[in-house]
Amino acid sequence: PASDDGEGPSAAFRVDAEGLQRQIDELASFSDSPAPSVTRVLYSDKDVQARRYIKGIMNQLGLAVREDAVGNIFGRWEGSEAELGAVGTGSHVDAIPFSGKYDGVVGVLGALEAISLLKRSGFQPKRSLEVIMFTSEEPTRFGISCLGSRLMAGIEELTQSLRNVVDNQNVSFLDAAESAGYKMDPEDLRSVFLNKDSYSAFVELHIEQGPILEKEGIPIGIVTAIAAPASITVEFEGNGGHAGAVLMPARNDAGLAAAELALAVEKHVLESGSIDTVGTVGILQLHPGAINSIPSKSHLEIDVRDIDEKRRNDVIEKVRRSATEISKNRGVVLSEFKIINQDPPALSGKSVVDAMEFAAKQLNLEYKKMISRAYHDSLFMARVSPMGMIFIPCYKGYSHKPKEYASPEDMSNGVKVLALTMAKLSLD
Ligand code: HGY
Ligand code: MN
Ligand code: MN
Ligand code: MN
Repeated sequence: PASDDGEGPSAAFRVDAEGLQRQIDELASFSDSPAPSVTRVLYSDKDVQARRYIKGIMNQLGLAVREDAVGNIFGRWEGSEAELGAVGTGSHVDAIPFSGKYDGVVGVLGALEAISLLKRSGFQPKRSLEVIMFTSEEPTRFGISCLGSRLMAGIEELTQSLRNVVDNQNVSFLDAAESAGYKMDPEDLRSVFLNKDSYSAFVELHIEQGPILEKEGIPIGIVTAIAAPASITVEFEGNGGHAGAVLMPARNDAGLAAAELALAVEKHVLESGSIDTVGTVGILQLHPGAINSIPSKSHLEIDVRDIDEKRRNDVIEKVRRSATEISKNRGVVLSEFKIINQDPPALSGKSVVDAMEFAAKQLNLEYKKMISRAYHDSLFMARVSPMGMIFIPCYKGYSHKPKEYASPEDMSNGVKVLALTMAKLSLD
């Protein structure tokens, strides 16, 4: 959409920033926690309302809308050469408890606004353009991150584990899916696998979830790699007992074992030799959870990441050794040490990085190449097509908390870069 002077896009190449903000606010109202926080968990009623909302916008844009067996939603703008691999974009709208309203959402509603902007400017796609709302990027309900994109990427073991995984109310994945309108046989899970040439490129717009772009005053981040995430669940069991009557030498306190392991995670991460290694114990549950009862069971969930996969795996092995040592020293049983996922990092595809750079230059927007320390559905889309991500600044880098914020101007910049990136990739 060149302007009359043949330079970059014309002034008419304007994002409807007010409309986008209104949609973000409306979507944020589908939440199981009070504003300004957002809680929207996979297959909950609020999630179903959000899905209906997104499909409504896709239909208004005249996109061909389809859903797969687990609820990945696709809105396609058919191109003139529809048989070619499409250009995909998208992100997620599920939100972890008490989080914000921009994580993922900017990459779904912003992508739909990018499509609308291209339509308004008379663009005609050669390769089809497709917006994907991935069914669940957050691990909240079943402990599986990027569940929809992981399955689309054809991860075989997921077709097994999804048959018997349950949430913390003991509801199975299949029952939860059915309650949201996605009734399926376990055999249907394989139907989610994408065939490899479905997309010629995939690009995701997302808030940075870090402070760099805002601090350096740079409006656009071009992601060159996504860090390698891993998650582990650990359980310790002891005899528990009366907090008054059992003397200290007679105890095997599962709660203290968990506390010691959490500190061991921090120690092993800090000793990795790199600032790029991070470790978090975001869940630590004690049973029975009474002030005057010695914890007889503890449950921890550990998140370890690094841009270097081997360094991350070394930390995991050290954590495993510490868990065994702690169980021996404290006389508690290490009843579970389970690696839920141990994913490799992903590199962005050159064709997508080039297209993003081209778009930013066309728009005279300064950009910075950077890695993503957060994981995204793009981590798995990288297994089925060249991938890239566009970051926009967010307030103080805040994310996964209610103060998360991205300005309409920053979102408009991201939407324009996405629109031009997709246009270029579509005509390739
Ligand atoms: O945890 C993550 O990196 C992602 O934002 N869910
Ligand atoms: Mn997130
Ligand atoms: Mn996200
Ligand atoms: Mn993410």
